[in-house]
Amino acid sequence: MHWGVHVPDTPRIHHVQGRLVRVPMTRPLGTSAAVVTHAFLLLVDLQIDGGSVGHGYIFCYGEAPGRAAAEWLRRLAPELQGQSAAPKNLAEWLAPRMRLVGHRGVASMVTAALDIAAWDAHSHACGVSLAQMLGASPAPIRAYNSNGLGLVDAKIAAIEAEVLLEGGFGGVKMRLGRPTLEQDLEAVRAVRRILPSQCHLMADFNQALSPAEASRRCCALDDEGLAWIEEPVRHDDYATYALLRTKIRTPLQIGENFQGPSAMAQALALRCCDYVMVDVERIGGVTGWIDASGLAAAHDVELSSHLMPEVSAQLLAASPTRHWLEYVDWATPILKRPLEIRDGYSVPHEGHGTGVEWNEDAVRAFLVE
Ligand code: SMN
Ligand code: MG
Repeated sequence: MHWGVHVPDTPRIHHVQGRLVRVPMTRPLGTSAAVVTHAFLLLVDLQIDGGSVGHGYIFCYGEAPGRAAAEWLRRLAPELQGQSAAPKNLAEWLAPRMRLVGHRGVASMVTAALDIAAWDAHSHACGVSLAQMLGASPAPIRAYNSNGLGLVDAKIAAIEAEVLLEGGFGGVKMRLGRPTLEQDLEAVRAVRRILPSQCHLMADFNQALSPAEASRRCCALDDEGLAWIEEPVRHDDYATYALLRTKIRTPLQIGENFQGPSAMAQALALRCCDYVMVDVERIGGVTGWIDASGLAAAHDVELSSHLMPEVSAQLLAASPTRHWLEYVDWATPILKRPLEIRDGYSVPHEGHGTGVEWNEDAVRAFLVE
């Protein structure tokens, strides 16, 4: 009761389970920061009163953060029992518990994992897909293939790029940040040459460069027909991004490291990028994404997704300035119904929730803890 007004009950959390799996990747990803060969995924099952179970997973970037996130979730699980399962209430319940450690890194990963699973449970309970739950219709989303294309030799990159177009993708993303500009340039030219002219080529530096080197490399790449240049410098160096943006015509893309919608608000206020891409796990789950997509819409800036394509496809369907879905197949081996890409677009999920459900045999085979 609040001020004598009756507040209707919301479903309560009945049970939470977290499991960490280590899934081999078909194509290892060599970025300027690290080589990733296995996807450590934290899988969350959240059961609410009435029996609906929500599923969600987050990509943990490595074994240590994965184990930390799994342990954190395990410790929270008994306390979560009986709490409101409404995602906004859950966020309010979690906020003070994460305040001292800081709502970033592993803490924000755990929060997002629970939020995604809670939204999925609600969508199941309401008998609608997540996109419908957010007021949208399930829609096909244009996807680029982000598997592979790490910092390999130019010739190998060209061969790989051609293979990655299978499935009709309208774009692929290559990683940059080789020891020299000449090597990056050679790889970009080799890949661009092999791609059909209508196919988009995205390029990602993963924050490898100093501001001076970024200016040199981005200017040199400006006439290579790139769809965007992503994170050339430290992700939160918005002053450098704003300056860089005045020097090149190629769109600048940032956002996978936005830690919550407020980081996006700052970047957009400074007009330091042309596009934004949101990571559902860093932005604060579905709840954070809703706020972020509103901000992008208010600034009329195209919004793409980062990783976790299954839930992101539904979120993009509900995002007014939706742009590209980043497709990776890393969770495919553990999913009952992996996300399908047809003619370069994600096939909309027709059932309830996000469509994420586990292939339990595969989960057992890849289980870490
Ligand atoms: C990326 C980096 C590290 C792990 C996965 C993906 C990359 C991207 O920045 O945008 O795909
Ligand atoms: Mg990136």
